[in-house]
Amino acid sequence: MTASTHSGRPTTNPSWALMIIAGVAAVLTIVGLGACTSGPVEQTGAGTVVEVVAVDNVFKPETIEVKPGTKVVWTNEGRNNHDIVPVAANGNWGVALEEFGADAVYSHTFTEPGAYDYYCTVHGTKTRGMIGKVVVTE
Ligand SMILES: [Cu+2]
Repeated sequence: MTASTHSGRPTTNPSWALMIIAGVAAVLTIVGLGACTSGPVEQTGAGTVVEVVAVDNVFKPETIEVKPGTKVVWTNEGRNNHDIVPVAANGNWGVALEEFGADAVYSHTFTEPGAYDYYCTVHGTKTRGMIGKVVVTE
């Protein structure tokens, strides 16, 4: 390549154009993150919904962190029946095996802060295998 020559045409300062491009890219990045459902849960609280899927044989994501008032929706995308049983003896939520077959949906709205461990009694124990956790922040 030869060295550039002056053609006589006025050259524009490209810095402002670069700033606009960078700004648009930043906005697109923020919008993209907001629409992503598989990443960290960022927008929760009253009226919002967070989804968890049960497949054969694991809950995904295994742990979610939400704010009080968030509705958590589990969908069974596997072929097997699963159940959702709270590890805590006084847990008053969850769904039975016969009610959570393929394509079944179960939801629960968590209002009290705390850590809610759960498991599938068929494919896990209270601490291993098909387990999950909902952490409700203050
Ligand atoms: Cu299971």
